[in-house]
Amino acid sequence: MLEPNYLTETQSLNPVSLSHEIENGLLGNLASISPKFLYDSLGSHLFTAITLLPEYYPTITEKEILNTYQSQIAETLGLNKILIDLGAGNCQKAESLFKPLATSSYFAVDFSIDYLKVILPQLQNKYPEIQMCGIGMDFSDQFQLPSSVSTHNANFFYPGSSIGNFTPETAKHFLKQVKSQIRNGGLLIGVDLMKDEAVLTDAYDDPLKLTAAFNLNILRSVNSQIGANFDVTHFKHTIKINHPLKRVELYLEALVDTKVNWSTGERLFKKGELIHTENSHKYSDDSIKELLIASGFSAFETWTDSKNYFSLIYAT
Ligand code: AVI
Repeated sequence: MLEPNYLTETQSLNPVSLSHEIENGLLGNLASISPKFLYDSLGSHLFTAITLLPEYYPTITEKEILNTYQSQIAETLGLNKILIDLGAGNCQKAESLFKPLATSSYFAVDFSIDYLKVILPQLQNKYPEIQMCGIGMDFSDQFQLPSSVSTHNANFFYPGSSIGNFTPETAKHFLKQVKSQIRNGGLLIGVDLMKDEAVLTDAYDDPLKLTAAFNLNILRSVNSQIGANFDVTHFKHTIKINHPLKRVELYLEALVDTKVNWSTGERLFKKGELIHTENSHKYSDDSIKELLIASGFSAFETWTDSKNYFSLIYAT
C-alpha cells in the first residue's frame, strides 16, 4: 500500500488563534463564523454530497467544461507538471486532470487534513506513478506554501468557484500571493457567473436540505473548536441574494432565544437573530478579468459552458 506524504502548516492551523477568530466573530454586532469552519471532517463529507445535487450547478457545470475542453486545457497548461490543488476537498476535479496533463506530482491543500487523510490514500493507490502530498493549511488569511514545496513547473488549480467565498478585496490579496509563487506555470481557476435568482436559490437552499445540514454543522464544528454548546435545533439555515454586492449570503437564524456559552464567553441570540456564515460572490467575464489583472495576472484563456453559468480561466 503506497502512502502519500502529509504536511501540516502549523502556524495557520494554530488552535489558539483559530479559537480567537471564532470567539471574535461570535461577539460581533452581527455574529459571524468564517466559512472555513464549515469544513470539519463531517462538513467536508456534506459538501461532497452537495456537489452531487442536480440543483448545485457549479460542480456539474465545471466538470462539463473540464471534460469538453480537456485537450485544449492540456495544451494550454502543458504536460508533466506539478499540480497544486487549493481547497482540494475530495480531489475529484484534480483527478480528472491527472491523465490529460500527465501530472508528475500532486499537492492537495485543504483546511481539513483529516478529510485529506481519508481521500488521498485511495487516490495514491489508483495513481502510484504520481507523487502525492496532502497539506493541511488555512489560506483564508495568508497564503504561503511551506518552503519544502517547490512551485517550479507547477500549475495551481483553484476550482469550484471557491474564489467567490472571499470578498473581491480579500480575493485580490489571495490571488496576488498565488501569483507571486508561480514559476513557469499558471493558475487554472473556476469562477461562478451571476445568474437568475431562482437558480441560485435552488442551489443554495436545496429541497433535500443538504445545504441546510452543511450550514448547521458549522455550529458543531464550533462546539468542538472552542467548547461551545450551540444546539443546532435552535437555528435554521437561511439565504439572502444580495444583488448590489452580487453574492449569495448564508446565515443561521435563531428560532428561539438561545444562550450559548464557551470557556471564555457567552452570547444570547434573540429569536430571529442571524449568524453570518458565508458569502458566495458571483462574477462576470469582465469583473473576474479585472480582479485577475489587479492581482498581477496578464494573459488569459477562458472556457465556459453553453448556458454561460460558469467560467474556467487559465491565468498567467
Ligand atoms: C466551496 N464553495 C465554492 C461553495 C459555494 O458555492 O460557495 C460552498 C457552498 N456553500 C453552500 N453550498 C456550497
